[in-house]
Amino acid sequence: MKKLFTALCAALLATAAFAQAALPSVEGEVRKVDTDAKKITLKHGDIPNLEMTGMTMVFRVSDPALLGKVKPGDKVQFTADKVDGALTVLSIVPAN
Ligand SMILES: [Cu+2]
Repeated sequence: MKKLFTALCAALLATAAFAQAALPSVEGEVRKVDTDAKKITLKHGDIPNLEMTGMTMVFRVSDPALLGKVKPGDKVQFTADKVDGALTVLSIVPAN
């Protein structure tokens, strides 16, 4: 019985980790970077996990270091989710 419970826990943990990693990568273009406010303005494509279609809007960033990697005009790939009620960019990389 204990073995089964352990296996179930491992399966649940794996599912949670997968859910974290499974945020869809979204296409965008940087409009504005505000390092002091930890914000970025992105023109973005569809964001399925947030049920959003394309628009230009401001996001918070989870880590201000992310903003050092991009500049206005860059095409990017990013992931975003709702964190503490705020739409937040969790990862962002320049697209080629
Ligand atoms: Cu949007």
